[in-house]
Amino acid sequence: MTTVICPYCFARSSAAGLPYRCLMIAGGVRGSQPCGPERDDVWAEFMGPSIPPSARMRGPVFTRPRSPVSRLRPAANAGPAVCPGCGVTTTVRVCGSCHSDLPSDYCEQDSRIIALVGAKASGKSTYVAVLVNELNRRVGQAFDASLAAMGQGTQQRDKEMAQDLYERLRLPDATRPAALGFNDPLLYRLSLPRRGRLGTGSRHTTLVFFDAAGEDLAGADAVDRYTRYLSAADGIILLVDPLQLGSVRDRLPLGDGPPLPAVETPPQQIAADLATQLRAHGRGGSRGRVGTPIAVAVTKTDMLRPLLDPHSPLLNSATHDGGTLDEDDRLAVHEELRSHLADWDSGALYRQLERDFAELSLFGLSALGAPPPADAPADVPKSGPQPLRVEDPLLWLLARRGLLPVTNARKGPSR
Ligand SMILES: Nc1nc2c(ncn2[C@@H]2O[C@H](COP(=O)(O)OP(=O)(O)OP(=O)(O)O)[C@@H](O)[C@H]2O)c(=O)[nH]1
Ligand SMILES: [Zn+2]
Ligand SMILES: [Zn+2]
Repeated sequence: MTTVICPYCFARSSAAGLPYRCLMIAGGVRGSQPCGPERDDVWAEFMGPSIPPSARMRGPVFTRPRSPVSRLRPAANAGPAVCPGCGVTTTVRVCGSCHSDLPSDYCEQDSRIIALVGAKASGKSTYVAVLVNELNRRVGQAFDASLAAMGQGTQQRDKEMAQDLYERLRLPDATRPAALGFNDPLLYRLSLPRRGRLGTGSRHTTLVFFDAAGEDLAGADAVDRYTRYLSAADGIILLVDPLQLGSVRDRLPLGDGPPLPAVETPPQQIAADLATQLRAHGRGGSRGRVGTPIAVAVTKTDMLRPLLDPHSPLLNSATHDGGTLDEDDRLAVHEELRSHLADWDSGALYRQLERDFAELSLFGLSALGAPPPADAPADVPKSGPQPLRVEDPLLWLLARRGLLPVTNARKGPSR
């Protein structure tokens, strides 16, 4: 049975049980009138008071009547359904809880929610745009994977972000204030090869990225939407801006790059708030630690070059030979960052994380590969984004869920 998690309200349900929305078009075989719009109070209530009364009128929502065939063959519930009002077929599925329309191919595979959390200006928008690009190119090639944006919202946003970053060489917030964060989830269909005894094929997973501004986690407003989202998450990527750590700021040579960003909520505080929210929603496990895997990714590692050893694993992306994830490589990165953090903030962030999270790994990445030019801090470096290790946190989370093969130099390949 395919389980679908609504990317808007995070209600979980079986794909087969999702209601449909009538498209209100003519052409019913019964020659009847097309359906007219009806007030969708469920949806309007979910969307809040900003929805004008006229927009509340939408295509009628209906559920497919249960038939003996559908009970025996659940797949019979997946395709289009005929509207009982007008007799016209529709493929539009809606969430049973909030009545949000789901993209057409959203319900065909299980969903995995990846929560992205980071303080203001930690690099969330740039990171996601570059990650999507890498998954469709270098990383996609290595793993024989592909990623497709689902739904108009995500497709439009991806297009605009790619134009800004790769063509106009502009950083996101400099061009469009509205792009500072994404309040709507980004939806993708990830296809990975399935190599099993029953032959080869593709395995599809819906990936939902949802951006939670770290500084909002402690506020009362966050309690509702963020926590439902965080507690539905299969994995969390916490972005940590190293330029927020006092001792890193002090040690960087002056005058080389763009001005340092303003000081925001400390990463340690965000991690603590995150754990509090998750525990309050039943994700606390053994010894009070949260069970959701968390990938803690230090961003903007290009700025850290002067503080890194020339042989640091952070300076090159992993090669992903044979389409597998190299566990030794991950551990080398984790250990390197752990020792740097011990130096940069006396290990305070790491101790906090270890106290709060049972499954934790440190990552280091740079979306741009080099600092923005000192004289044009709103621009991408002239050579365009040259990302370093942007894929590592997501690949680790996917591997934790058994979606990617892992190799370990000591033990050899394993799944
Ligand atoms: N050196 C360096 N700077 C980066 C990198 N990625 C982002 N930045 C800088 O960080 C700033 C913020 O990046 P965004 O991607 O807008 O960060 P955000 O977390 O989405 O920001 P908000 O939406 O305002 O919370 C950018 O304007 C860049 O100056 C990177 O890979 N390297
Ligand atoms: Zn919903
Ligand atoms: Zn109808």
